[in-house]
Amino acid sequence: MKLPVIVYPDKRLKLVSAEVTEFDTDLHSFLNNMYDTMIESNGIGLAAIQVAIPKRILVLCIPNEEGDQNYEDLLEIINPVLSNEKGSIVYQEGCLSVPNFYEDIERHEKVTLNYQDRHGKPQQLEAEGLLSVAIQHELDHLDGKLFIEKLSYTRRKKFEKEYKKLLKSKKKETD
Ligand code: Y12
Ligand code: CO
Repeated sequence: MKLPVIVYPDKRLKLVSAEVTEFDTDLHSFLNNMYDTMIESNGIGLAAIQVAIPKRILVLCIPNEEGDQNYEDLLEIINPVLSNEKGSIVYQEGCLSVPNFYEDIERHEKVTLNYQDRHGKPQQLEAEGLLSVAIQHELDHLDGKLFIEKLSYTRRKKFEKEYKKLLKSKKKETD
């Protein structure tokens, strides 16, 4: 089931999400709904707070070389901890909670991620490239941060002006 995605400037996106302690069937159905929401919204990553649930949960599904997102490549990441950050990479990022805006953002090129899976089992992965960027983008959501906070002062000003205009025109469409 697809869930509604909240969008900037919704204040809930600023919340620091809480650790998950129960790995039960409710968590499993929520993870399934997060997957449906991400895929049906054409996303490659989604954090629980983007569907208004302030828990340390994210899903990622990086497209393969043909551009297909396969269920086997789905990562369900709970209570993640980042370490071993190395190098730097600039990647054009987008976010389902900041529609119609894409910008080059600098992140670490390689990271190690420790997390728990849907059964609470500890897991570890090494990531680089797009997976590394997407992990860092989604982890920021768990701490109430958005990629637009990484923009320069002038770029952020320009974004705010353009985004306000966009929200206004969208509101007109629905009125
Ligand atoms: C690089 C790229 C993405 C991330 C984080 C995860 N972000 C997303 O999955 C964003 C997806 C997205 C999809 C949209 O829908 C379409 O393009 C059809 C979209 O649409 C609009 O803005 C209208 C926006 C974002 C990290 C690193
Ligand atoms: Co995002």
